[in-house]
Amino acid sequence: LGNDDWWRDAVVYQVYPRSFADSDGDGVGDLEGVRGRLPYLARLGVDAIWLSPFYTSPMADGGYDVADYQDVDPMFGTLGDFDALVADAHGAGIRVIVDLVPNHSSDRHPWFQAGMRDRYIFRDRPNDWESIFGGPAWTQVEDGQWYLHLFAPEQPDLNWENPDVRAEFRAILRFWLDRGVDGFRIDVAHGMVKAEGLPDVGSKDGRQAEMLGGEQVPYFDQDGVHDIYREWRPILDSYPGGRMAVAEAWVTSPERLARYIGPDELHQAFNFDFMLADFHAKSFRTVIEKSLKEAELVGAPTTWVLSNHDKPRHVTRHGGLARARAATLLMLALPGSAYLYNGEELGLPEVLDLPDELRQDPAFLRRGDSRDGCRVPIPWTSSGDMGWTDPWLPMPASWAALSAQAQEDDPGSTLNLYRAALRIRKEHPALGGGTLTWLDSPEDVLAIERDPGLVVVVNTGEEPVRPGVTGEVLATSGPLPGDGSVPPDTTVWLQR
Ligand code: TEU
Repeated sequence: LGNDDWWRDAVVYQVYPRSFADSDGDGVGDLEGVRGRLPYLARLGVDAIWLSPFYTSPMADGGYDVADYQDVDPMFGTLGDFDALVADAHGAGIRVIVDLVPNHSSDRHPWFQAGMRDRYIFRDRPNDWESIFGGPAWTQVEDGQWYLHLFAPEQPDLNWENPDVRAEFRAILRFWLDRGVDGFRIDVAHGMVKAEGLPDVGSKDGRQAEMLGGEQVPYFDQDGVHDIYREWRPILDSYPGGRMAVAEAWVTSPERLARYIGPDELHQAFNFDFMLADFHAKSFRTVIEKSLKEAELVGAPTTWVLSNHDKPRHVTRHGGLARARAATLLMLALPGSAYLYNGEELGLPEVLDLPDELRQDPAFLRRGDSRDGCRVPIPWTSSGDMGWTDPWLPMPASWAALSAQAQEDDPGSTLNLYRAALRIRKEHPALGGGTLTWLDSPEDVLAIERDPGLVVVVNTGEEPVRPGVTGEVLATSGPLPGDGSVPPDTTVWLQR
């Protein structure tokens, strides 16, 4: 892979800064904490980190409500800390992607505070649009006007018809590119431009349309959004070293997603389908085939994601650690990029029993479901406070046994499984690229050949299976009996 194409098969590690590592003992993670863990990340073997927002923010939505796009929130550190992080990350061979949130700002952004209504979407009367977090997408201000917020009321949607908004975001891109970032993850990349006249959705349930890829809604995936990306791409291309952008775009078809991707717009778009698969060979195969077909149509390698900051962790979703490890080893052998979420390499489960009064997700307050359980701080040490004084969300005491320290020297630990898998993936570039052939297998089993001679066997059934393939075991997600069989809930990588 040429330097510019680094992202095509990259393993990208998502850092949720608030929860990753705390350097100053205030209970909230920070950029210095991330910098201090770069040796850990280098040893893990990731190609890049993606930092969820660390910008100035009142944290109404975990930082996805930005009050200053060109500064670091004091809770997370300073711009100097950011520069030091980028310098050290690059020194360790790790690229840095930052999160860009262009659809909405915080209501504490100086523009909103100064009443610059032409930079937001104000109307005398609301329409019928609903917020993704539940309830109406409109909030009334003192003089009777209403402003649009597709997410929380603290996240007013920006008016992308306004040239000042466009100019500001071009400047924001340059600001971070000048500081050396390797790419952007574009939040709600299908938002920003709304249909002319803001027509009612009618009887459709907007949220479902968005989540389930149903019908198009007038606030997402409008043609005009592509003009923005055509403005941005030359900016990215004017910097050396392969600066990229990955879109978080929930659209209704691969054909529509393809319009975001290409030499004039963005490099890649998230595909979250792998997160929707059940732990069953059939379900995995369906999703993998669909994803690969769509990637061809879209014109860029797909992304494989098992966990992120918006969804319950995959240990819990798939019903236990053994299955989670098996799913991970499958994911890391698929062509495309893999996005890991901090803590999954420790096999952390979703925290299901957080007390309601401690939950912070605005979706919980308005809609009743909460994304806090995957945002609990990462346990670093096995004794004492697990590396956190008074963490912003309480950590289960049982997590001491899952800490990075506890797993460091245990050859069977999940941490060491991830390390081994990423090392082998580097030694065998065919694992992240190349061709994929389905081999004959029983109904509960996946057998995939990855050129040349690498075979991935996943047993999702209840009985051990003997793959029709023999070879050296490069990696296994769980203990093998040694008789050539693969136990239930286990994935192996074989070299023919
Ligand atoms: O998510 C956009 C989005 O569509 C999600 O809100 C999704 O519908 C929801 O999380 C499912 O529970 C992005 C960020 O990933 C998310 O954390 C932010 O809350 C949101 O944008 C607003 O910025």
